[in-house]
Amino acid sequence: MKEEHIYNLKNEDERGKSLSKRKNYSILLTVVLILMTLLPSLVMAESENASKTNNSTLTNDKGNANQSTTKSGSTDSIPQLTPAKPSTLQKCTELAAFDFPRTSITSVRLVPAGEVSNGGQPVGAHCLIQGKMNERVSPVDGQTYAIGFEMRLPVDWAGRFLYQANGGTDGVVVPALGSFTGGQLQNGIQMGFAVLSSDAGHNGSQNPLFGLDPQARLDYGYQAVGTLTPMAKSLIKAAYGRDPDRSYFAGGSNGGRHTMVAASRYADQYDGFLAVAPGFNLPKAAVAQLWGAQQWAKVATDTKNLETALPPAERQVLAQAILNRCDGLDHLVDGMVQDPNRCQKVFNVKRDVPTCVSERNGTCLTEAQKEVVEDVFAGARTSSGKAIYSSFPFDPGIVQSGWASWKFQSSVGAQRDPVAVGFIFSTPPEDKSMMNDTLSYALNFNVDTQAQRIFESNELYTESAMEFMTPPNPTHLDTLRNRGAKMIVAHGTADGVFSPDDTARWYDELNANYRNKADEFTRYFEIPGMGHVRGGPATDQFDGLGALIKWVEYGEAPDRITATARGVGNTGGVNPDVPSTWAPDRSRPLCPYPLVARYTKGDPEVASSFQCKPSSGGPGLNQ
Ligand SMILES: [Ca+2]
Repeated sequence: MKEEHIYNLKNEDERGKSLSKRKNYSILLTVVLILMTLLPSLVMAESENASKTNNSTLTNDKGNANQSTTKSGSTDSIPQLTPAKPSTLQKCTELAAFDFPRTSITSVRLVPAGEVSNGGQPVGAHCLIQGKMNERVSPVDGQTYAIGFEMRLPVDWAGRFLYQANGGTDGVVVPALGSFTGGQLQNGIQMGFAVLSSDAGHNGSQNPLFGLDPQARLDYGYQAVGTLTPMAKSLIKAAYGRDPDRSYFAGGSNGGRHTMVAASRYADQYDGFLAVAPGFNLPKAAVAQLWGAQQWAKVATDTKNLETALPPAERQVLAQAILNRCDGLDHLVDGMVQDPNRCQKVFNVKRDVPTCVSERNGTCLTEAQKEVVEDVFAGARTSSGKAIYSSFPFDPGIVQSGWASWKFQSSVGAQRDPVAVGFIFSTPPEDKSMMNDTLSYALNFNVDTQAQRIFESNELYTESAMEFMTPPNPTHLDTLRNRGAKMIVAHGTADGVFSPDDTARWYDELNANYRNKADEFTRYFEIPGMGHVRGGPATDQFDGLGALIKWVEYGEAPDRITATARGVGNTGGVNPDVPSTWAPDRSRPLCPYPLVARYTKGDPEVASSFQCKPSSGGPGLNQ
């Protein structure tokens, strides 16, 4: 259902080898799993009819995956972890003397209840500890680097640790309050987590040129997480007198990428993972952004303002055409396309969007615009047609300003994609002078040749960006699975920068590797209409952490997660993209991919009127 893509531009042979290795691993894994399935049966066969026993085992295998996660002694024996137990903070200011290798504590204070609030509620009293690890002077650029961090330890502790992974190119110690999703009503501290946040190894003034320092690249990619995790757990022990019972890892965007990397590299140290809008193949996505800018420039009336390629009125025309074709596929015309997979099959830009007969006037798209729109959504490609990244699904959420900001501004601006590609992801990095004109860099970037540098390494930069930024083996999560850990991934279908199609393809491969039972330990939820991490005409407010805790500690797998629109009056913060025609608290079920939400009966504004079902096989309403 998702398009095939050729990932590695550099070396198709390597890609082939890696795929065949993966296949070998898959075969090996399958053989081992079959043996594990059969062994108990064979032992029993001495006293029972062997074929009968095997049949019953096979039936078990096909049983409801949701039940098997809660079952102990099933053939696959995923352990059920026990719930965390609460404790009370034993000390705060004394933690200034906390002793851990290569770690210095720079400030400690008790934050009183109510100094910070979230969701209209005070955040409880907690101890705020700030410090740094691995301070060093770079032999490459002479800069002093350190992994800056803070931890917030609630007085009333739930017994859980939360690694808060941050977004963008890091470089900021975002307050360790544990917020990841749109208008989260309860943040991590309010839920009783001890929360860690870090700058991932460089500070704001070193952004983005930290990419010139090889170690800072690796810290940003994954090593800061590996360095901080044991320190954080040790600090928790010093503060509460014991280890955390359960450890969680969560983040959005680049933080979602950190989460997927941690699920692969550090699964032995965490019990639960929540990845929102993950920048899964981030270097490829960033290259795709530059390529996208070049496409928009073809139809922009002003290349210094790429939004002139598809301004709000014309995005509305496109969104309306998508709605006309796809809104009813979920059995309810409600301004939401809740069967995005089906929509991609029935929507056609050339056929369904009004074509301008003369000048652009905001009610149509020109043939040239349609070409560009089709190309951008089909995904970045080299001049010979090889895929660089992923396709994007058509979704009416493209009307939001956040979508436009990623497509038309971040793709050429001095904060995001050009500098990330040039300084952090390219080996060797670009000359610093590139910073002076990132628009020209983006529009002149050669995707056939320059893009190769995200796969390159050399003596100084020993790992390529694709190596240090992405999970080493994303579709083999045995460590995570076998210890009883769980992962929830959520992605908006109107994300302007990281494509949910890329995440869906990863999930498809993961599922194939685990005999269609990946949902026993990982579930992926697409959020119709949602932009990058939050926003858009969508129900973007949901308790992902709460759902994860229930799954990890109580064996309650998320068959659906209720999400709410943040309309007028929402205490988590109003989302201006919620249409006024919706109930301000409209709710919808988020369904585990590949299931989608389908209206059944009852109040169209509430989640209970919907069921999670397989994507529709039927045609669009207007066909
Ligand atoms: Ca609908």
